[in-house]
Amino acid sequence: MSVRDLGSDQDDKVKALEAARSRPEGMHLTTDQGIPVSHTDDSLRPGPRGPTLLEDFHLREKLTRFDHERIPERVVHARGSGAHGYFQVYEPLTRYTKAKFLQDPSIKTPVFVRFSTVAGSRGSADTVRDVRGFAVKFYTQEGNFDLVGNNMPVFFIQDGIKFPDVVHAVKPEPHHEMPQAASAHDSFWDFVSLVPETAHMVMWVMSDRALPRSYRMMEGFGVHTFRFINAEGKSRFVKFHWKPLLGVHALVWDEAQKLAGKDPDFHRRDLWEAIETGDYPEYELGVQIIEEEQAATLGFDLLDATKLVPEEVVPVKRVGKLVLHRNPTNFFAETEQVAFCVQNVVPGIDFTNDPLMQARLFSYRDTQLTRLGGPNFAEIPINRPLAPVHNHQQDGFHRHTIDAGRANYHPNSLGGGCPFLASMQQGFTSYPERVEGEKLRIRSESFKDHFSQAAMFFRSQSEPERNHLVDACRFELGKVERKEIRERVVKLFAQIDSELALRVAEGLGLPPPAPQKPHAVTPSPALSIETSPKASIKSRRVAVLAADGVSAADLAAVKQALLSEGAQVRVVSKRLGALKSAEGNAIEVDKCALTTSSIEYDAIFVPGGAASVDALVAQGDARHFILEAYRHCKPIGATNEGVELLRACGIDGARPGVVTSAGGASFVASFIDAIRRHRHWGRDDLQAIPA
Ligand code: HDE
Repeated sequence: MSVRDLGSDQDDKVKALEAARSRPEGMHLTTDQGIPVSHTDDSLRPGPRGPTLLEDFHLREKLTRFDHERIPERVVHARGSGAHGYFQVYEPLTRYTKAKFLQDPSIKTPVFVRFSTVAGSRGSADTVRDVRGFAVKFYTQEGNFDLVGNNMPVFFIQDGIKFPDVVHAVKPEPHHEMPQAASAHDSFWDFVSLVPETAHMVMWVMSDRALPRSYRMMEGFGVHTFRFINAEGKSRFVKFHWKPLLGVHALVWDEAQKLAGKDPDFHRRDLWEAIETGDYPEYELGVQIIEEEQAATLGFDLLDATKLVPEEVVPVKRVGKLVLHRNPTNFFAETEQVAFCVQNVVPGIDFTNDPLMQARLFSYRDTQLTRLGGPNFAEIPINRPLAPVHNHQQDGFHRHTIDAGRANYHPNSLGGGCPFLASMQQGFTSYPERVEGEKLRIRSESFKDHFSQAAMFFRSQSEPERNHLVDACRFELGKVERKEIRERVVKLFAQIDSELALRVAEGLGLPPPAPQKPHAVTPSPALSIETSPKASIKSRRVAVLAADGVSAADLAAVKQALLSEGAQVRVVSKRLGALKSAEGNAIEVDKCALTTSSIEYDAIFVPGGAASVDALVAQGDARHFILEAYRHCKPIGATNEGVELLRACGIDGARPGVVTSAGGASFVASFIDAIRRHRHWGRDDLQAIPA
């Protein structure tokens, strides 16, 4: 492969990593120096009961290496999961940008993506209420472009100088290091109550967006306003989006909390298994392009990262596709050591003066100097660009490159002037924006409105989503110990929306806040998960509850239909092994009730078979499975005698999202439709469900 081609094929990076992989098959054990080792279970000693000899270099090396295995976890986004993939543009974006990887639809640019939570430590649970990181490293032919985004399009603060404050506030409190991976504590809400610019982001974090069903089912956002620069040097503002092709889906709070205990790796496992089974996660890259002149008409400042550009005002143009098709070979080498830097942009993409972004341009490289132990972290295999690297940077800890030649300075004649400067056309040149002003520590007047977009977000949610948001605020503030903080937050909420403040106050037993004049906002339907398109049931997980005597015919018909729509079906029973069906054949059990529960599934199906259903009715676990799924508003299907299990749980077939063969119309089609819609909020008896 010629050097020019690197970064144009989807597997270029994976192939480049191969050189760094160590494969032990057929090899003998060695020390780090390659010396063969024939005994590794006993240390060297004089006599069988004597002390260990210092001379034992194998023991010392083995222990020393073990003692130093840990590196500092990320100060934020410590908990994450990564995958390899590729990006392909649909049409040349030449009109907007000269970035090479956005010109040619035949080029598959390799990428590495890392999803993360923000607040928790490296071993914390995946399903906590939090923002999710969505960081993409594109290994382009012109060097690495890192789009280090989140699953929410706005941020808590407007100026990066406040980042240590907001992070300290949300992290476990310093005196007792509690709570882990949770914002439901005094210091976070104290900060929120005193910093009104957090209002819009707080709405997002209290919404269902903070509980994604899967990394594969959440949107991503670049958050800041970037610039696209074309070959003529024309600049336009651009906002980046990722749109998951499986649609946007969320967990419910009770389910998320239970999952944090039953499967803390829920999102990591979901991503890993989806890739292993060939259900490759796919997202479209969307751009909102805003002409310089249009920016002034938006009614807010594009440099303010607490604001979003409603899709109804500037449509999101889908320009390419990201596919994640390969799991990492080694978690530490790839997912832990990957270093995303906001500063990594390629010609054709540039920054703006967003004061949050400007601080990030400093912070990422800075933090990685400590986390990865020195200035040479770009040489770690996962971070290396595919584009060739030649410069006069040298030395430092862990230098891998062996620079040949004498000329380690510029300009030089000893090295024939090499590496020579790239042409103005090829090289990265900053957009020559005109700036002038007095040097002041000041916030722009145009950043002052903290509430109207928070109100727009709240008003754009469907009724069930608003209920979830109110419940989330009640939960979080209910955990806050100091009453004055709860009161201040309710006052803050009153400036967003009176209904929100009133309902939260009521839940907290606080007096109703004085009503405020509502903001005149136009709702943005694109902000609601509920109204977002839900096209298929691909990769949704369906549990089949069964026992001996299950109707193999019922099971086979429904299973086949679900599989052909791309869903995953798991037979759940009291024990592993094979069930004997009513027809007499063996049905393999995939999961036993001991190791799984309804929260791991998107839908439940109960096939007929009198003996099977009688057994399930007698099992508290099986009834709990159904009731919990019902409480979480999941689709439940039952055929023939299976309906009896629902009846035993007090669930009648006419409830929303409950589909039975007694319903008349085609069971399979109705059940698939119910799964497609995912949650059925219209169940008005949930408070009475004991699960
Ligand atoms: Fe980060 N952020 N951040 N951040 N961020 C880090 O860099 C920082 C912000 C985001 O999977 C750190 O390597 C500052 C916004 C992601 O490895 C650190 C500010 C957005 C990741 C850092 C922000 C993000 C990080 C910690 C305010 C969405 C994980 C470890 C000015 C657009 C990347 C590291 C991964 C990680 C600093 C705000 C996204 C300390 C100073 C806004 C996805 O450098």
